[in-house]
Amino acid sequence: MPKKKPLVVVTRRLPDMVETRMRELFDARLNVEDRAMSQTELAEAVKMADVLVPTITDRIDNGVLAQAGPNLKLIANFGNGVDHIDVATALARGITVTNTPGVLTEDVADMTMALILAVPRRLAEGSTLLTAEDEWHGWSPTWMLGKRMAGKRLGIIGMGRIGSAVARRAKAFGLQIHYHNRRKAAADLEEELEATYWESLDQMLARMDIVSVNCPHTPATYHLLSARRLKLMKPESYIVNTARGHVIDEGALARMIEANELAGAGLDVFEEEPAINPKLLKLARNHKVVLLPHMASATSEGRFDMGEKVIVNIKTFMDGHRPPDRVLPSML
Ligand code: 8YV
Repeated sequence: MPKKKPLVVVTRRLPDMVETRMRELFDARLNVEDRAMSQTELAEAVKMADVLVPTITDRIDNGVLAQAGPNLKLIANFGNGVDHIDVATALARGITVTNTPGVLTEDVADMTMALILAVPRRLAEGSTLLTAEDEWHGWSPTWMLGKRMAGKRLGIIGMGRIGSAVARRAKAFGLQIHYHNRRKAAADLEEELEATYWESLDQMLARMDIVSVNCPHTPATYHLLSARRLKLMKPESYIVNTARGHVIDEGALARMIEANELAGAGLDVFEEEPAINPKLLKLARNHKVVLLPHMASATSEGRFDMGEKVIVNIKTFMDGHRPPDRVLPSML
């Protein structure tokens, strides 16, 4: 008798080719309407599923996991960050959790670099000017002056895959690379990037022109850039965040930019997504910040590769092997 296909619940619509492959391989329950599922719907899903494929828009908390049926053995996240999943509880219940690292590194690093440039070089401001009501009165030597990139100090928080990919790009733009990380990077990487390691985040912050957040959101990194730490930064410095909103005390950041205690920020992620702090919106209208709707990894190629990773993780697990992208307690 042919083996029964695993029941795989996918919470959001995925690229067509990924969904087609999932239909072939699994008893896939897809979300054709692409509406985010409620906590009740997620609880219903984990009751019946063998595998759940959530995304960042799903909160897989204790309450949802408490409803998990005996068949749920794998949560194969479509995404790298897993801070929307109570991984510790899942693991304690014998549920394996996987993610999709590696395939969105270059895309996120590209967008991080775009945000690093956007605020100091007034990119969004210049672009909206031409489509605004007022007409452009022509070039002038003292008009639309931004800040030069070359020679400035970039402080990267989190020198993992994405942090290093950002550093490579930034180095090509003439920025000096500094970083803070739980561990010092390998000597060859430091050498390649000519990077300076700061064990003390406080000390690094006080000396940077631009700070880029590239670490995951974990209990240890929640509000890592607290009001106290933001105050250590130079008033003419900028912050870029393509990691998770929760790593920065967003309220304090907005207040400080408003008060000219920081020069500006480029943000792709927010504490209460999809809601945006009204103070940040006001600052965006005044061109002090550039805000993007969590789109740093949004390329067709990236989404396809993420889907492939999810499929490989499920398939390997179902074949009785260790899936390649397991989330381990040491990563939390
Ligand atoms: C993804 C992300 O688009 O992978 C991540 O951690 O933040 C995003 O770039 C999203 O998480 C998909 O679930």
